[in-house]
Amino acid sequence: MGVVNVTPDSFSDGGLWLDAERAIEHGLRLAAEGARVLDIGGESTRPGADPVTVEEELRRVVPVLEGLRAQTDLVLSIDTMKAAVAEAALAAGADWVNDVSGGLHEPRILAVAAEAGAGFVAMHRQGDSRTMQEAPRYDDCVAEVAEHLRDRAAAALAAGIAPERLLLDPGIGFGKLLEHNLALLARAGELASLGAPLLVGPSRKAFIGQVKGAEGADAWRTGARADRPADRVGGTAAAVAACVRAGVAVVRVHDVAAMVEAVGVAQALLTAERPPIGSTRTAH
Ligand code: HH2
Repeated sequence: MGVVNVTPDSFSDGGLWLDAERAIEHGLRLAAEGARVLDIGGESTRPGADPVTVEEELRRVVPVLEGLRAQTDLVLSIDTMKAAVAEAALAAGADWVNDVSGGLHEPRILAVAAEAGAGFVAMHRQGDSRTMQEAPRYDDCVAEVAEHLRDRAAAALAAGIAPERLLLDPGIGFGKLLEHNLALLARAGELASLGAPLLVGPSRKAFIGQVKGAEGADAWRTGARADRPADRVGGTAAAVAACVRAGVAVVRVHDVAAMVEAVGVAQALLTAERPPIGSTRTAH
């Protein structure tokens, strides 16, 4: 899944694709690089981001969805928490609704997705964009995220979303400290027991800067140490490889060409480790 942020303030590429023409061009480039899904978002979810009105969000995303729909058969996903935005986006050609609140921000979004027969991505987060990084707390992060996703899946199915159209996402960076993000990536396989395919979005996120030892996740904003999100591609590839090992179905990334390569190598290694049943093995 390639990310197309039509926002002035996204944490890693804010302002780059704000113009619809450029956003469409960017989406088509990601498609050519091997993306199977494009995720179009008109509101940043980063901690402290300014909220956006329905009208403004629609002004940003609808022309991009229409333009991409006219030029590609790829799955198009709308990254929004708002039911009205999801509704208009689905009418403009979107196939999936990607809701970082998992249907909690505006529960009507579940019915909107269900009625359209759309895919739905339910993500876990602790708190909201304003509060989530203040003091995330868990006793057992992986177990608590699993429990929450089980609950969100039940709500989505109860609203009429088809089980085969539901994806679950542990929400890397959304109300989580470094240790939580690492545990969720390392143990993502445990979430497979939830019964729905997993989507994971580690791309360019702050935990990579933290592992690299930069002075604070947001040091790049003040120029304190060179660790801009765009410098986190290698770290993203390592996280994507962990996702492949854990059986994650979809990775949400900014650097599609590099991650297609990372997924390919991670999958080849998995196959080498566990040759398909029936394949020949030499005995010597
Ligand atoms: N992460 C971001 C946004 N949407 N959706 C899902 N399902 N999972 C994620 O991990 C996820 C997401 C944050 O990344 P980005 O879109 O690049 O930044 P911003 O929210 O600042 O626009």
